[in-house]
Amino acid sequence: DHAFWETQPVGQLKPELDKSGPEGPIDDPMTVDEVKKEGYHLPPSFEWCTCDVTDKKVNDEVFELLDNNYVEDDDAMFRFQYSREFLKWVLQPPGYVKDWHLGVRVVGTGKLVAFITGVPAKLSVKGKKLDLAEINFLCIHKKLRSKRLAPMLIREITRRINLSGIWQAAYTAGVVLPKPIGTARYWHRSLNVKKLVEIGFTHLHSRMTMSQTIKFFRLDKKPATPGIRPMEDKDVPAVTALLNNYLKKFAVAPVFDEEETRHHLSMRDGVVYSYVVEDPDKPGKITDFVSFYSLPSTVIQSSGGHSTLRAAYSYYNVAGKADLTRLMEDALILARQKDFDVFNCLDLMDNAQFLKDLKFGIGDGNLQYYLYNWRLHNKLGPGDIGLVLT
Ligand code: MYA
Ligand code: JJ1
Repeated sequence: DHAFWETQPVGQLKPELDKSGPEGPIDDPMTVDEVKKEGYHLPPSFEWCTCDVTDKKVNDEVFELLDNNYVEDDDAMFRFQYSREFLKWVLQPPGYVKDWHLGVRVVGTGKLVAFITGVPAKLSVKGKKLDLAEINFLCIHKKLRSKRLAPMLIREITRRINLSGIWQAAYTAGVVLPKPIGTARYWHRSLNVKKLVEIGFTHLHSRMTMSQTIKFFRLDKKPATPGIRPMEDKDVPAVTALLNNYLKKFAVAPVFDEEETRHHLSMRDGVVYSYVVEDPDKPGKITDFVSFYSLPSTVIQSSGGHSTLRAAYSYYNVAGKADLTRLMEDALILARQKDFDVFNCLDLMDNAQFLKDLKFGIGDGNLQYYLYNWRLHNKLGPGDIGLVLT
């Protein structure tokens, strides 16, 4: 039963509730004039706030709420620890709207107890270009769970986004809600297998010792692709063209202009890492691109001196001249050089091509993809998804 989601313009899990119609918007069109101008009511002890993540104090409050209360794996062993710098990065893309960084505070004390964010993006969905919001960081303090606060956050952020004339959204979650447009699986490639075993992230294969396992996951010291180097600002036009040309083959994918490429895909130490391949025979010619972002997790039952898992997550990759498997092997090497413990990857885009060859193992987590107020008739396969949300 989904008392809230059954009231929303999304696909329904129960076939008898799922309204049929053409692919496209589910709700009748609306105008900004028809959108409620005041905020929804919260229980009297709570109030809405807009969170300015450039304000050091607010950034700390958001960091702390998420650090203690955000997403965990199924066995509550690891919890995402988005860094302060990461939050500033992902919440301020070109055209971001401050009002879409929504918090809930306790009246009197001012304590931040809930959060949800939207950022503007352009998505191509089966050839139609949609200006929509990407929703992320829905989080409610552990002490306030199961009180139906999440539907209030979702309704209020929807209202704030509608006030900008935006009627669609994209989001992902680990849980199944009405109704996934596609499902991806997480795969994991050990970089520091000794630590991963010590913290319970992975286990030794039976009949394999630790030293055999370390040898099995060993990587070359340096990337092998001739001309691979960190992305620079001068690469933005070439990377934008390479990326948009590659992403057009997927049913759902972002469309980046140069400003957005600069924002999402420039090197930022400790946050996002991007590399291009510059053709050694044709200086200035960019043929390939790889990127990953840093998202550590807190080790919840920290024992044996490891309090954080340093994880790199595959972001956008385009193989041109190089073969995708060789390019991703270089990404593993570069992540190892940056001292990441594990390289995580979803089985979407063309990733299924290299996961097994590069010794990734399947994880226990799924990632469900959703669209708000946009009907699709058929569920997408992971290979049709070209969108990675941070
Ligand atoms: S996904 C990450 C979500 N965050 C976490 O998992 C962190 C840890 N968990 C928590 O903080 C809480 O458990 C949350 C739920 C906040 C998740 N997405 O208040 P409740 C439904 C959407 O009593 P709580 C991400 O950030 C649930 O099915 N709905 O529950 C993307 C039930 O509805 P129904 C969810 O556990 C977020 C209702 O909430 C989720 O205290 C995209 C219960 O509310 C979930 N992950 O709080 C949001 N989990 O009865 C949607 C549970 O119908 C955006 N629920 O089953 C939609 C587009 C909006 C913009 C539109 C613009 C046009
Ligand atoms: O990280 C994840 N799983 C790990 C740790 C599992 C710990 C026990 N539950 C995992 N490790 C095993 C890997 C190993 C590979 C080689 C072979 C042997 C096994 O599987 C999982 C993903 O797999 N992560 C999560 O569950 C975190 C939540 C994911 C959903 C995120 C939703 C966020 C949406 C916000 O927009």
